Amino acid sequence: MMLAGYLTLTNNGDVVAELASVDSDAFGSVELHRTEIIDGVSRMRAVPSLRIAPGESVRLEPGGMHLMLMQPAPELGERVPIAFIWRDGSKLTVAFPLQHDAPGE
Ligand SMILES: [Cu+2]
Repeated sequence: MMLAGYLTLTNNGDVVAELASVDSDAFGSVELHRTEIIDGVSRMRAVPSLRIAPGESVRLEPGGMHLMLMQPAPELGERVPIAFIWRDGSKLTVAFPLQHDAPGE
């Protein structure tokens, strides 16, 4: 089983932020994916790295980039911590609710 994660990442700093990896104990693995339409077929591809310029935001949303959350351990309705590890060594951990529908759906 897989779930998708949606959020907006904003770089409030004054240097480029580069996402190195995303990790969570609540899942077997976490990958950053992008959905693309190729020859009319929707496909997902792994996004190896993500750079965010100062003052810029990147949205992870249905039909675009998303977190692919493999083998979820918790149940729907629980909150799960997901850690965003940046190239400069900093780490941002945010608790997300697990829900059946994507935001806005
Ligand atoms: Cu995916």
